Amino acid sequence: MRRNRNEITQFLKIKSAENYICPVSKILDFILQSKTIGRPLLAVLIDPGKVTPHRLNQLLGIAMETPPDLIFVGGSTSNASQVPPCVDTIKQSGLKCPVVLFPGHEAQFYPGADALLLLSLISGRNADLLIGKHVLAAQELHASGIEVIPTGYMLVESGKLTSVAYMSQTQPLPRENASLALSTALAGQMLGMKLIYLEAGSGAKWPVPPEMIHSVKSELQVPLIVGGGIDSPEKLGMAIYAGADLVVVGNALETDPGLLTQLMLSMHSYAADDSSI
Ligand code: 1GP
Repeated sequence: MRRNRNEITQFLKIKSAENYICPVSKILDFILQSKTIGRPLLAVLIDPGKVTPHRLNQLLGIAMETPPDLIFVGGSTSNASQVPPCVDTIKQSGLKCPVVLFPGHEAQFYPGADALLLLSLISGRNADLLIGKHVLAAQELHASGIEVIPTGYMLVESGKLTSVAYMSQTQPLPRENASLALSTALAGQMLGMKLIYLEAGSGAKWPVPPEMIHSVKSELQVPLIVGGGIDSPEKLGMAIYAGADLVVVGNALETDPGLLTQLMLSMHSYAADDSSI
């Protein structure tokens, strides 16, 4: 079919609008494809404000032997200047896995990373963390061309006050109320979030309950991330069998980097076992 000049101009505008909305989506595509084939993923969280150079090098050495699927960099207490050297060290280590920013605040942006989770704290009612910080960061993110992944972030009560609950000044979801968690996750998905993150908080006493993971997973279409307080292959397994598509482990690896090998060995066995949801 031949198009006239006006139609061609219109068509090109639509194509450029598509490019504008989604310049790249390599990391999200990877997570989506892994979900489609039922292969759960593990992300190592590195908090540049907490990890020492020695620990980071130790962890990267072990990661070279048993690479995780992704590395997240960020934390609620790290300052902006700590993020770039941390990302550069990971990139220069020769490790091939993608580095994704998991920002504790809007200043934790560094274009040297592969993607950024644009977190909206949808379990809370702090307007700054639902849209305010995003407005402050928007132009810089847009200009950088980094892959931005809209993520509905949900804090879940975990037995003690976590840094993220304190810093965000929000109340976590009650851990026994799986239905409220499901409603919140679905609302996030309807608002266009590409990922939902169930978070017990770094160093949580209790991880997100499997019943809550299962309930959210049973109705959600977008990939489900679970993190906070996962410090053993058993807890990792519980999260995966309950339905997590991507599990995040941070604190436990800062204490014992060698745990990464055990976790990755477990991941391979879960990937081979299709009895998980
Ligand atoms: C925290 O979910 C992550 O934001 C990881 O938690 O440090 O407890 O593993 P941990």
